[in-house]
Amino acid sequence: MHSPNTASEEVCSDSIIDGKEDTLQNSVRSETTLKNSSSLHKIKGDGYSKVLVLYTGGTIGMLRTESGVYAPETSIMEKRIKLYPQLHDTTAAEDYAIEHPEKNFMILPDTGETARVLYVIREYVPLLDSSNMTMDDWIRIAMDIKESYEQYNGFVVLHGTDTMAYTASALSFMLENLGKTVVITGSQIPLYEARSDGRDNLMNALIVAGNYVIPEVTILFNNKLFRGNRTSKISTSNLDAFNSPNLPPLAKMGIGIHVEWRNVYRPSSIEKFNVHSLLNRNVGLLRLFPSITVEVVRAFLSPPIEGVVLQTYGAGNGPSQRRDLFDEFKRAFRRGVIIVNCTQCSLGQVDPSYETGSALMDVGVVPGSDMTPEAALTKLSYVLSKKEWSLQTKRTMMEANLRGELTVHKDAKFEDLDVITAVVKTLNLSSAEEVDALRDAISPAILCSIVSEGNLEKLEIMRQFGAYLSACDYDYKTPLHIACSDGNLKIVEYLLKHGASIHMRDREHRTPLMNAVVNDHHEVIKLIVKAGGYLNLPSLTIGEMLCSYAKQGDLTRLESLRLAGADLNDPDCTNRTCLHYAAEMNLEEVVSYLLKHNVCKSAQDLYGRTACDIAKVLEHDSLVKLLQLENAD
Ligand code: ASN
Repeated sequence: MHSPNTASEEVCSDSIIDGKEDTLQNSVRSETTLKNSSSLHKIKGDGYSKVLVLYTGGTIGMLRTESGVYAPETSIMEKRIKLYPQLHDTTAAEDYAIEHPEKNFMILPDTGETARVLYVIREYVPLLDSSNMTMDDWIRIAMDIKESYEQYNGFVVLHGTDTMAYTASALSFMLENLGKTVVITGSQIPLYEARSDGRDNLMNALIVAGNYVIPEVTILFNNKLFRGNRTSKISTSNLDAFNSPNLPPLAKMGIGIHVEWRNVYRPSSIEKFNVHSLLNRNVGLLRLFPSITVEVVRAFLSPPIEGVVLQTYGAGNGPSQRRDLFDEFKRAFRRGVIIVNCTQCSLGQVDPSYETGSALMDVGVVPGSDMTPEAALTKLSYVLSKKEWSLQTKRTMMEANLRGELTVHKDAKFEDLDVITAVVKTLNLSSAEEVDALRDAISPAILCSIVSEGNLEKLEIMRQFGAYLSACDYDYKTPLHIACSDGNLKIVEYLLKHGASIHMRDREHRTPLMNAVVNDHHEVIKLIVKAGGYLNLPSLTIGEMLCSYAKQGDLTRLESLRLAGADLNDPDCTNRTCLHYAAEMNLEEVVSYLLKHNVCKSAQDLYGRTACDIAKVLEHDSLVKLLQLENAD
């Protein structure tokens, strides 16, 4: 399958005139298996991607103090990184700085990916060992991502390993409808030491954040990319310090980068990216052990506690013969405390098939499936802080899959689809790898044809069989691109609700939103914008487009651009706005439309002329009247 390759649009500047797109700079596209020729990576021209690195602390940036212990060292990270050619290409940075003197980026060397990664490190004050981090630090990281969301293609958070899984889990819930890649990483050995794992971790994190649209909060460690809320720290000393026992890594870094796209979680509601910055701190983790006293449990469940992750034995079993404990659970339930049942085992899930497990459900304990303790705790904190949800909704949410943090049920296998089975038989395929390869090869084509047919029922069947709805065809077009070109509102809505990415770019660097714009599907444009889509082209490019369509009297296209977020006041390179051109061409309808949308009448072109001045010179009398009539800018 062609990977749902990266393509973040924000820093990409495309000019699209008369339906043609032309990448000016900064476009990003990559594919898991694509080996890129170095010509694609010339610093001058296409192919930049911008990543914001939030450096919060951790071993990665520590030095040994005089007393021989590790502590974070301020203000040296950037200087030191510049000394490692693996992390910073000095020549490329100098070249870039000549063309963009206003910005001071670090640049990764050419790593064989399509985009050259430009990055900025924002160092936190104070830098923290992650054992000292609190929920306030999670909120700070989330708010920083929010503030810079549109300026960067992806985000890297440098963090200590000790509480990294908590931060990753918390952020996964707080960053609602995330459409971009967030990678958290750190190291076991400081970056400045000879054997550090930090340099590889940082480089891989930058490559992933800058080249792949994996709209999740992830942890990158030791050449593996994990879903953050499925991950726990498992070793104090191994470089392989993290694991995600109930979900295979989302990507592995070997000779190439292999992304398991079908496992990538995608937001399933049509909402824009948003940060939920409230957290409830009255939560806790209670680990059962044989002979735990009722006093301990009672004290733990007492106010102000509002949510507890109960770490039980095996498949979610508790001591059902301990009436004293169960009475405490019941009392807490009646007081409105949410107790979530999670297993002490790292592998497997809570399953009420034992009497000892179902007894807990009987006293109101919510089954937590296969959530890690870190995910369950931070989810409780997030869910409990949702003022708009009733207590019952909060309980339901704890059981539901919000960000891929738990397994709800296994979908039927895509291989079970008749057509696949038939092809498998005909081709005499035997191994699982062969069947996978076949499915990957044909599913994008099947999906795209179903979408262009507009067949919602078939699409739903494909989804139920586990088809990956953001798979691209050989032009890197996703089903969403096709539905947007066709203007099929129902299919667009369906795809968005099932996690299709609005940030993907096709071979011509066009996003689904642009497809809707150049085909004038206004309702689709509105929906994509509602889901967080935006043009994000330089205002000059937008100005050129607007002026060109105004000159042609193409009101429909002007409206498409306006709905997509274009500012009708953006001028072209002669400083004329579309109002100047509409006045010049004597297009009364266009002028009225622009005035209705409050386009500035006093804007002057390079020669100091307003639209009204032009209309006067050309004796377009009725336009002069129109422009003077409402002359109240
Ligand atoms: N104590 C360190 C921290 O969590 C451990 C590390 O980063 N490897 O900040």
